[in-house]
Amino acid sequence: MSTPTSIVPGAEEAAPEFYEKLAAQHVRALWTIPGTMAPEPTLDEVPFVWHAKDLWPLLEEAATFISPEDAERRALNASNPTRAFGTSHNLVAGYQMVLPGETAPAHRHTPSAIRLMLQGAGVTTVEGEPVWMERGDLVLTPPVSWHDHRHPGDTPMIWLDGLDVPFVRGQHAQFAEEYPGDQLQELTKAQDASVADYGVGLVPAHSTWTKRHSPLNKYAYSTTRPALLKLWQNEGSPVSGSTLEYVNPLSGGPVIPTISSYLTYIPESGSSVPERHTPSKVYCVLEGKGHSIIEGQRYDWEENDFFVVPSWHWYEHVADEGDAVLFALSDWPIYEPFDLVRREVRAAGAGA
Ligand code: 1HN
Repeated sequence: MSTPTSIVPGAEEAAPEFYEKLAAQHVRALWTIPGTMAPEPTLDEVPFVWHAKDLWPLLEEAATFISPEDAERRALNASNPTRAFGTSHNLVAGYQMVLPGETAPAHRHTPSAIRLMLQGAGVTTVEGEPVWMERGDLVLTPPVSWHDHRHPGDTPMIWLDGLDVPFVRGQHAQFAEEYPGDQLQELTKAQDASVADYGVGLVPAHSTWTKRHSPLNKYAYSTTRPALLKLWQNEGSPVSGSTLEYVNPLSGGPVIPTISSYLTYIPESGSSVPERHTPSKVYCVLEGKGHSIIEGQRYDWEENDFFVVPSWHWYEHVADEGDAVLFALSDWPIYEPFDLVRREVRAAGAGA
């Protein structure tokens, strides 16, 4: 990790009285600010893996004394070891648990969320549409959409939440409100209505959808997994696998204005092509057991674990036992309109 230096190192020590006069005026001399001309981003966040085997028992323990009705959500947010809040500087991810019979009341907020269902089955209602969630399904709760969670089944539901809260708070743009009466919202649409309307490669002719986020609230694993496998069988690399991006079917763009999502398949003993990019990513393991090499360090993972690849860190994933299917969310769309995406791919055989 490189420490940024100032343009004139030691300037403040050489003339402390002058710089105190500046400080009294609430200004700083540009030539004393570390990183003004840093040639590359400072890698000030660290890779980290959160393990389901460690955290799911803690969710169960939380369930003995806190209900989603009282807590708003029974969710554990993963903090990058370098941060008080946020898995990366723009994203927060974590596990959420809802027990059979429980409900998490409706609310809406400017931060957006994606959910990746990991265990059990149940319903997230999004703007009046009950969305049925099963393992591997991706469900969206876009900005300022009413959402609540309900559990009609019999196995505890656990899913991965991924939100843009650190980014939105950084813009001083977080607003949140509770549904009137602090209840579940009214169901105004048929179950999975948006999947029927937008989820089969067809979109309603002359669609009146004007939002930036995807009109499709669910991307079912029963359709995404076979699509990924077919892609890999038809044109994927036998060693490095294949990746698909979840898109807004109307625009081809990311599912949510601030969050893109991906599904990666890596055959057993294969490894992804080493890359680094300015956006950060949070991966969640849907299938397989393996490890990632991030900036030369090894991070082991297995099913249901999630891990962060911070900005501008070289990384590569290796499937050790079984074929791996990795879900990922990223703050990539935040970088794109400002031409801040930089991505490099390491030539094959160069090592990570
Ligand atoms: C939130 O609203 C949910 O609605 C989950 O399920 C996790 C983490 C931070 C802020 C809001 C939810 C959250 C959250």
